[in-house]
Amino acid sequence: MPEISSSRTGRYDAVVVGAGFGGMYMLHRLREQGLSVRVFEAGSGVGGTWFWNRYPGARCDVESVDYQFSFSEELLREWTWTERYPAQAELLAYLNHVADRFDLRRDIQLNTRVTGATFDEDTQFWQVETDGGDRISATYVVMATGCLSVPRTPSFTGLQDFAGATYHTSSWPHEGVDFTGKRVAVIGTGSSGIQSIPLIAEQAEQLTVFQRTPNHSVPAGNHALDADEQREGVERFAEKRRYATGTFTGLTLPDTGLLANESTPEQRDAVYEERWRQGGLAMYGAFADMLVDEKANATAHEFFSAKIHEKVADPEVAEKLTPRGYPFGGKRICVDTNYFETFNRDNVTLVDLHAEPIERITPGGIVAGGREHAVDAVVFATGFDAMTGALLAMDIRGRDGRALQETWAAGPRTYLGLAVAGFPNMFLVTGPGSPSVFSNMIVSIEQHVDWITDAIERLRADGVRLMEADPKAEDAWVAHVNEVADSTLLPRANSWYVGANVTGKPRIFMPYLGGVGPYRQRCDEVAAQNYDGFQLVG
Ligand code: N01
Repeated sequence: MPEISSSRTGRYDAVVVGAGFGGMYMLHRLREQGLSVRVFEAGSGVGGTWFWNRYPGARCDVESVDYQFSFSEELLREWTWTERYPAQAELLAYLNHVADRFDLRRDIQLNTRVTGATFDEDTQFWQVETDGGDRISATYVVMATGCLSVPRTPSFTGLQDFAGATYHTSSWPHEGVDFTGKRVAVIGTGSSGIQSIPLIAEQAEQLTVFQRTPNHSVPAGNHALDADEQREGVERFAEKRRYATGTFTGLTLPDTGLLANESTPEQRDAVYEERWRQGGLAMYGAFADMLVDEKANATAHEFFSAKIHEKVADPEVAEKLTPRGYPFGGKRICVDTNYFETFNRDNVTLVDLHAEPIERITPGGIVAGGREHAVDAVVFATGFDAMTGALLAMDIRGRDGRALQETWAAGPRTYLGLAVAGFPNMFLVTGPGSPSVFSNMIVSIEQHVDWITDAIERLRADGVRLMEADPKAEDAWVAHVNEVADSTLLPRANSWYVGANVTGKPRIFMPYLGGVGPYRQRCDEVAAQNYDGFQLVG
């Protein structure tokens, strides 16, 4: 039995950082293998993304039936989803149920942020430190820190003097916010802004939306699931999930396999209309050349432009809301309920920051383009330091005391998005260089957690002490990830996929675009070939 003294010090087989979908499943799997595991979670509850992001309208853009664990038939059968797209509260309830159902809480230490992890070459253990003074040693460290978990608030001049209330969508007060009778500003029109704006508009006296870049957004077509849909969701789950694991995105809606460039305008419109009617992320599968060919991509732009002009009564406002100048799909498309229609309301004003940039924040409002907009509250829907933010916020040191911050100074480098050369026995769940945010996160999380669990099981069975990515295999993987990204139009947009939203962040396309199915196959082959590309030290 491993030696465990207390939560403050001691030795575990594994430390897992984060108790969202990834960290909780990792804990469950490692415990099944008989490992002693300590999970550290900064929040005061489990749930990760779904614990923090409680803004009005927060809802997943993947359908509930697809956005759930597949590892337990009992769990599948005992949980009932109430809507096509799960709202934040329902997802958080599900994750709390998982924590109870699998007795996970006893190994999760909440309110504790991991500040550093150092690989000790002499003992070959990781030393993990937290802001609560814990000092734990562990054979394995698994970073389940989430891809979108470090919020960004731009440093506008005068922000500290603002007299009203400020909020960030990703750290919304648990008791909610009542905007009745208030003049509210929302800055940012990504997924979080687009979901929250319609609901804030319904409540606030006046809403001013500050938009830097318009986004492509598809109506969700959300609805309550009836008993038949719920039953079918359970009965067909295994078959659908099997299918999803082989697709490009890990979603269940089949790609049409058609090419926009080889379709007539009428055929194209019919396909786009059908995808628009289906709602949500189905749009990604409309045409196979849409994300790789400019001409094909332009047809998606045309379709969206027409839809926005149909929905928004004022043509000038519609034009401002129409995405231009970057490829469709270059920024993550959004899924909304009444977003564009909200700009037809009398109490909603759109400020186009390209024409009227924000100059400063005053005690009573926001000055943009020389005009002051008086507001009582500002909502920052300004996104995250994606994919690398949470990892680089910790002082992680591998061999020779080398810091991850230094190793990744020119951008993240991983082997398969699972491991980093020079950091033995450290694993990443949905790290940069894996499909991660360009996939159904649950499918990708389960694949990574299962792969890591199998690897650890093998290491232990074979008496292998350390597993470490080979630098050459890592170089080849990084080159492959870049090559695949560069064969698409996606890196051309100033998106968080390339870190463009964080000043000074190296511009690297971080998710792997080779597809969930082929990626899984590659990971399985690596494992089958005795962990090809990893150095195994006995
Ligand atoms: O963040 P974002 P998000 N001045 O980075 C603007 C997932 N998610 O929280 O595009 C003015 O997308 C910025 O403008 P620009 C999903 O993967 C999923 O909305 O940089 N504006 C942009 O409009 C999503 O993609 C769900 O020009 C500034 C906005 O702020 C990801 O999380 C729901 C600015 C940030 O948009 C992130 O979404 C929510 C500045 N200085 C989130 N700085 C669902 O499942 C930034 N902006 C549905």
